[in-house]
Amino acid sequence: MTDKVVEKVAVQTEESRSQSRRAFLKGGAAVAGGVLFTQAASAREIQFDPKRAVAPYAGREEITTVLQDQSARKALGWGVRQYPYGMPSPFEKEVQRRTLEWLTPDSMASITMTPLQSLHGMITPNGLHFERYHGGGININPDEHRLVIHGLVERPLIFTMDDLKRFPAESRVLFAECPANGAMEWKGVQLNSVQWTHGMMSCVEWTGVRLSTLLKEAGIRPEGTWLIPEGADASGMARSIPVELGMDDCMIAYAQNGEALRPENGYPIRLVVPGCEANMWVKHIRRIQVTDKPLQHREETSKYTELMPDGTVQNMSFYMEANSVITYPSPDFKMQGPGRYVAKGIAWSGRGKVDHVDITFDGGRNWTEAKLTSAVLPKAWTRFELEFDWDGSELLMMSRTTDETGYVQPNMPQMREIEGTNNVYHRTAMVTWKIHAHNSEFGGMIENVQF
Ligand SMILES: Nc1nc2c(c(=O)[nH]1)N[C@H]1C(S)=C(S)[C@@H](COP(=O)(O)O)O[C@H]1N2
Ligand SMILES: [Mo]
Repeated sequence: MTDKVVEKVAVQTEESRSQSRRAFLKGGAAVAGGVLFTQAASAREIQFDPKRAVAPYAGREEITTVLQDQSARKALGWGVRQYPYGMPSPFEKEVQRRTLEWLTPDSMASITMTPLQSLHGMITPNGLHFERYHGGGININPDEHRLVIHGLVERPLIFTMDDLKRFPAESRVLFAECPANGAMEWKGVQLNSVQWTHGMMSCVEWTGVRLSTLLKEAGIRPEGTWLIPEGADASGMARSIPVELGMDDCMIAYAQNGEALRPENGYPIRLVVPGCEANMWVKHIRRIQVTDKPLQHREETSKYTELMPDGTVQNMSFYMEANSVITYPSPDFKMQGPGRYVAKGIAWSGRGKVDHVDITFDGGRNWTEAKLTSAVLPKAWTRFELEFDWDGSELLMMSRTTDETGYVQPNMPQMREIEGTNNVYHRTAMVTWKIHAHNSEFGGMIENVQF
C-alpha cells in the first residue's frame, strides 16, 4: 500500500466511526437493526464504594510484581490435538463424584454423588452426574440393544436405536433426584458438605423421544393401566408407572448435554420421568410391559417406600417435592472475613417451576426474597442469589422454596411432625448452615447444624 492509500483508509475509518457515533447519539441507546448498549454506565455507577470492596486496594508496586510474575510464557504451549476429547484443567482434579465407603461398602451397589459445591449455573457436566446402581454398571453395544413394548398393547413392538432416532427429538433440561437424597440427615446432622447432603441429584439437558409417541405406535389396550419399565443390567431395575404419567411428559432419552448418554447414566437409552424419583428413570431400558396392575417390584416394596409414624408404609411415591440448598457459602468454604458476600444456591421442584426462594440469616426469624438468576424451567434446577453484608457475627442460613403450586418447603421440625423419624426417603426439609462468628474459635467456618 502506498502512503496515500493508507491515509485514505485511515480517513474513511475515522469518518465511519464518527458516523456511527452520530447514529448512536441520535437514536439514544437503540440503533436501527439492534441494540448496541442498553444502558451506558454513568460515572456515578462506576465510582468506588468501599462497602462493596472484595479485593484489597493494590499499590503500583504490587501490580507490577503480579504482572511480571504472570508474564506471557516464554515457551510454546502443548498441542491440544493430543486430546481429542477435552478434559477439565488439572487444577480442577479435586472436583469429583464421590462416595461414602460406609454407605455402599459393596462396590457393585454404588452411589457416587455430585459435587454441588463446585458447580455453577443449572447444568451438571456429564462426568459429574451422580450415579446410582443396584447391581453395577454395564457397557451395552447399541447395535445389539433393543427396546421392546409388549403386554396389553395392540401391536407389540421392537425398536432398534436407529428406529428411535427416526422419531421427532425433544430436548429438556430436567433434574434427576434419588429420593434417598438427604437420607443420612433424617435423624440428625451427619455430614459437612452439600455433596453429601444433596449430591444424589444432577440436572442436565436430556434428548430423546417422547414416550407417548412410542406408546401410541404400540396402541395401549383399554385394560392397560400400568407401565413396567425394566433395565438390562444385573439389578433388573423396574418400577410401576401409571399409564397417564407415562403418556404425560416421559421420554426415552439417548443423549445428555448434547452427547450420547454416559454408560453410568444408562447408555444407550434410559427412561426419563420428569420431576419424579430418579429410581423410576430406568437406565439401559430394554422393555416396557403394559399391565393392568402395579408390579409391587422389589424396588417399590423393600425399597423406596416410606415408613410413617403410625407404622404403615406408603409406597408408589412419584414426585419430588420443592427443595433448595445454599451451595455458597456452604460447609466446603470458609468466610474470608467480614464484608460483602453473595449467597448462591439451587432450588427445584418436581411439580413444576420454582416460584420464589427466601433466605434467612437468623435461623428463620427474618426472610428476604432472593433473585432468580438462571432460566426458570419446570422440573429443572433454578439458580438463586442474594447479596449480604457479613458483620462477622454468627449466622444461621437457610433457604426456602415456594413452587408454582404454592407448596412451601418445610423446615425439619415441620417435616418430622408429619413423617416421624423412621422414614429414609424424601427428606426435603431445609438444611441450616451455621457460620461461626469471625472472632470465635472456629472463626468463619461453616457447619451443617440441624434446626
Ligand atoms: N437399570 C437401572 N436403572 C436404574 C438404576 C439401576 O440400578 N439400574 N438405579 C436407579 C436409581 S435408584 C437412581 S437414583 C437413578 C440414578 O440415575 P443416575 O445413575 O443416572 O444418576 O437410576 C435409576 N435407574
Ligand atoms: Mo435411587
